[in-house]
Amino acid sequence: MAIQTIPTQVFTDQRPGTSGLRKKVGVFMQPHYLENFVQALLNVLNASDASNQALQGKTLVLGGDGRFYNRAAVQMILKLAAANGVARVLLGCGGILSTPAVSAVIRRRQAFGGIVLSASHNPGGPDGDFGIKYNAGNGGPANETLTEAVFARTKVLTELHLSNAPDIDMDRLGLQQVEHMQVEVIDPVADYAALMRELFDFDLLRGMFNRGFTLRVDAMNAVGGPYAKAILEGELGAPAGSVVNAEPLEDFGGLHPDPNPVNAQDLIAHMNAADAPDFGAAMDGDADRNMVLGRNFVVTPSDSLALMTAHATLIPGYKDGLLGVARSMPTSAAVDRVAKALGLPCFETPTGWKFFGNLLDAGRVTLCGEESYGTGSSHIREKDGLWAILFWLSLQGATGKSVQDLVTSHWLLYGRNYYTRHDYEGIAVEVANALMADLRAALPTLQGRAFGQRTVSLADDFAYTDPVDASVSKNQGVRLLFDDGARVIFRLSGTGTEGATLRLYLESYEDDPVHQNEPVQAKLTELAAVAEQVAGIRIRTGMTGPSVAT
Ligand code: G16
Repeated sequence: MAIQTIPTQVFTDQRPGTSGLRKKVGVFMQPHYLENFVQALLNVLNASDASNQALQGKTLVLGGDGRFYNRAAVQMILKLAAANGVARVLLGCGGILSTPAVSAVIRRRQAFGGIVLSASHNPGGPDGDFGIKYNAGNGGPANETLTEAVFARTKVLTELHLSNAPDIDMDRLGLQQVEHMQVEVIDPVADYAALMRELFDFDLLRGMFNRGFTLRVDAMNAVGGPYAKAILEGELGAPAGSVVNAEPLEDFGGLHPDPNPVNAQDLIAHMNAADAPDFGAAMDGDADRNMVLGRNFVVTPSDSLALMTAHATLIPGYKDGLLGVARSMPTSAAVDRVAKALGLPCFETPTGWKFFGNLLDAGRVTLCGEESYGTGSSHIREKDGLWAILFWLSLQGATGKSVQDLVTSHWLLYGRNYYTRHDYEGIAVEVANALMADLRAALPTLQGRAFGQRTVSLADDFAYTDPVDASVSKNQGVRLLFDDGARVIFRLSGTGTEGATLRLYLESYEDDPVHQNEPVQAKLTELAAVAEQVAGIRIRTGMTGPSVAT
């Protein structure tokens, strides 16, 4: 075994997006592409103390969602880590760790940080996407300062430091060695399951299943399967077969592991059938997202956050109440109403889980959520799919109410925020950028403008000043806020790998119970027309409608 120094050429496209660096597998498989990014990351981490050897004696956590290229990437990262001074790596067995599990392991074992190999909800396989991101010692996604430093480093990188040690056996639990670095292959589920036991009343949940409660959890052939099987079926006694598509596959068996009403149609069909189980849920590629359903009923992520906030004290882990809540800007304002009623601080952040990190670390919030099927809490620093499933199971167990009853009684009390997101995918980048630029330029003329019965009370480009470290994030999305509580928001996705995706978020508020059970898209047609009038999406893109409406 020896450590080698190998010259390398710069890649200019390694700027991390909303959540790490995501590219087509073919891009990642170019010689030195992955190596360069990891080397740049290790250089930046080493430079975080004056010795320029900050990783000496430190432990990193490593694992991914099992998608194509996961295993090869693990071996490569171990060789780079060993050559760059890392003392110890905790590696999920088989190279597997869900994103929430990485966060849990970093925190429980006080690791220096962790590397997550995932492109999350993006499709996998040789023609799909791959991704990598770094999580810091708090267990959360690296902040923008760090990701920008890594990007800057990738642009000046000249050499790689790499061990030529043989591959380790990543399927064997226990200790192995790469150079002087110890690799401990760990059970991917154990730490995470221990954390769930601390938060939820497992006896209550066991009792529910004993009495015949049924559920269907679709793990979408992604990394959530082993966690859901071990906890729901193994520990809590849910009937065998409750977790479907439970084995992580390199190409997700062709499924698109993005749990929403479009990609989780099979689950929706089961939940709409005559013999539907009591509860349904799905998780995404790396098991940090969740989708929650009752019989014949889909819960929007925004409503999910609002209900969790309203009922949190029913859950042992939150019985003493919440410190505050946070939602990303495009997420509906449903949770704001609950926070106001409970007297809780409520924060509005840019899209990206990393923006919740400071608020959680500073003890300003306990629950966070996003419209993109993400909810989580201070138990880790990532959103958490299975946690959300356990939370909703617990709500049903503690109240004896069905999912639909819980949500509709919530609307009666707080009103309903009708909500949808329209995605226009695969737009030419120049067209998308021009559309956003023109919208920004038009903001002064939109302020105060009337559209039918509604008037724009605020037209702006969302900017966020972090209340903890005062860092400022600008250009986070164009917002039209109306005088009746409706909102129209435009932003470009930061997670796609092909062209640009325009996201259009539409929301209106309804406090009249008579009108709280109408079809969502129909209810929001008028706002969609306003968006079209203002942005000319169809004319500019040549698309006749959104590619996905959730
Ligand atoms: C990531 C981020 C989320 C964000 C979502 C969508 O989720 O962690 O915070 O809401 O992408 O981002 P965008 O609208 O920019 O595509 P994940 O599950 O992909 O890691």
